[in-house]
Amino acid sequence: MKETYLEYSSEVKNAIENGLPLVALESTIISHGMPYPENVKTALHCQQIVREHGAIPATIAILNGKLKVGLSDEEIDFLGKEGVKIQKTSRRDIAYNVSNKINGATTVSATMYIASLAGIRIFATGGIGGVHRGAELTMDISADLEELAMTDVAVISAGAKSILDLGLTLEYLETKGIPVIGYNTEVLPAFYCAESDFKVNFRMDTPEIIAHFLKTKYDLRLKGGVLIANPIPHEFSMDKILIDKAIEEAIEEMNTLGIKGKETTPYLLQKIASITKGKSLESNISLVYNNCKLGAQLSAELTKLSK
Ligand code: PSU
Ligand code: MN
Repeated sequence: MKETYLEYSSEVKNAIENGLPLVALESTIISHGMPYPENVKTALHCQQIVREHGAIPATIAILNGKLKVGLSDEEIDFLGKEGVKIQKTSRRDIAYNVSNKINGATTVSATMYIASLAGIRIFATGGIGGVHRGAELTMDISADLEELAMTDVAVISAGAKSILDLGLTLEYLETKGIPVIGYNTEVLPAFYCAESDFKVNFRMDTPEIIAHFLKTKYDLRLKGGVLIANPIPHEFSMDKILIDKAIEEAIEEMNTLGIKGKETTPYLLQKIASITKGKSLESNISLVYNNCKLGAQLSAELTKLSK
């Protein structure tokens, strides 16, 4: 039944038929996470990196009501050019968009769900949504966390941005039973900076070790995702004081403007990029590439273990 709704690119279809390693990639990062044309250039290069490291990229979006797994360059260009005119689509929006044939840029939650329908177990992105600062009043907690609790996909991110409350995000992940793994690190990276005051649950130093852990988790029928935190490469890690100041300023302006809900994350990302004169965007792009590389290596290892 689900096959009626899914549409694979020929590259992805071939990979599924031949049991090749796959890596899912999201599309909100294209339409809402970065400006045009950097968004398109980044999305295409992400796919290239995945291929260079032994896996097949499956960029996911909803186009004309179809759950697309694997996009053409033209489709990526369309999502990038249209930008925020494309609906930011999380889990709750999937059925509506499909039944009304609406285009959707999929967030981490929607991408995880569609990846799992397609049998893809590894997903690389930049940052996940989490518990927002002030959530004790706004209750703004990303649907990404609930998806991680439910859906068997391992998500590689550069930790969580300090536009979120990192401590509360970790508490939430713990409540939901989601393991947080640090790749070559014991601290939860804070997206733009490799360092933070928080610890991951388990440090693992090679893709093989993480793949073995994932296989064990599947074998034990432990439902739900895994968060793999991959620190931003040293040379792109930003000064903590500088970035924290930019984040504070962006949050203050957002509150003055009364921006809420799903507009929050995209607004803050572009505001921080403008305050840092594009430096945060450059860091953002480099950490996404770094995650795509680990995603491909991990998917390749996991495929070896499943044979
Ligand atoms: N963090 C980023 N870039 C992004 C996002 C988060 O650095 O593009 C996007 C992802 O698609 C994520 C979504 O799933 O924002 C979370 O949105 P919200 O906080 O509204 O749940
Ligand atoms: Mn939210």
